[in-house]
Amino acid sequence: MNIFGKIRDGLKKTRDSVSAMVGDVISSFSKIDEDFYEELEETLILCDIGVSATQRIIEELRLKVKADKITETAGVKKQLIEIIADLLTFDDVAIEEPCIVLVVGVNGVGKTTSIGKLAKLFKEDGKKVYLAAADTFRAAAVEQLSEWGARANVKVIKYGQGADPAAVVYDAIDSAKHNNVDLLICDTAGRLHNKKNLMNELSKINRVIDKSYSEASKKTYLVVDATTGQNAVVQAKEFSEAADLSGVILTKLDGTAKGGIVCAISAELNLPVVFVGVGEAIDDLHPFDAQEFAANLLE
Ligand SMILES: Nc1nc2c(ncn2[C@@H]2O[C@H](COP(=O)(O)OP(=O)(O)OP(=O)(O)O)[C@@H](O)[C@H]2O)c(=O)[nH]1
Ligand SMILES: [Mg+2]
Repeated sequence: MNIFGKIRDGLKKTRDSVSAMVGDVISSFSKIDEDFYEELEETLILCDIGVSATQRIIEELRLKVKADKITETAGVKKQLIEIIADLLTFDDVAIEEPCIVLVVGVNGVGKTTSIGKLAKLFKEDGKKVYLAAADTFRAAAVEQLSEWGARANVKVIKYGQGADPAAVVYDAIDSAKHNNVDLLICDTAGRLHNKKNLMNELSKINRVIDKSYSEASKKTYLVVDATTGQNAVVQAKEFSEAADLSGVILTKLDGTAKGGIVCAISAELNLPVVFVGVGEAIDDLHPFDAQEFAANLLE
């Protein structure tokens, strides 16, 4: 199956739901009036698009409808796709090499799996990739990352469980520098005893990166599980207080009709979604394309 086929499949649940629900509103009103806007607003919120993203979408739609003198609801879908694509488009998402990618998020969201998939994606793109096993907290985390490293055929820098994560990152950077690595992707622990520990650990890792490899660029990707709905937004807010986030990897989009959450996260946190996970296999991660996503969501 080609890549678009896979994404379409992965988004099928989402597409059926959001596009069907918005389609219903459009077909049950023919003229654009206040009742239509109200119904559309309610529907978008029901689709997990979130209050603030929904308000921005409706506001934009009103402006476009006015500017283009649209009177029939049939003309609205195309406008909505444009507005949503726009909402999901951000500057500065490109990765400049060499780059250290820190992958963070609460436990079980799919950090380690996404790192394995990312390694394969970048490697296929001709990049030299190393992984750092800086989740030394959870039992078997290091082994799990090693397995993904073997699958993607990239080197994994590791100590054992219980080691200092910042020390692992320090060593991994040293090795990455000497071997002209393009991307060093670091796994991190999903759960520490409390939020303060987690923040301290992340800031310690960040200090090591800044001190030992200031020439490299840095990305911090937050992994969130799409099936958790609005909870994902809450998690993203908490992490954005602990780390300077560059973007979101949204996993398990194959398991939800709530793909609208992509809009909620981008709008509430002003963060781009950079990759989406649509399954458990190594090829089930795709760079996020706002235009394609918006079209898939509504068509
Ligand atoms: N269906 C589906 N499952 C996924 C996806 N991404 C990850 N998973 C599954 O989610 C589960 C947890 O993935 P992990 O990668 O171990 O998550 P983690 O965030 O590293 O977890 P901790 O290390 O415990 O914090 C695994 O069973 C994965 O196969 C996805 O895009 N779709
Ligand atoms: Mg993990």
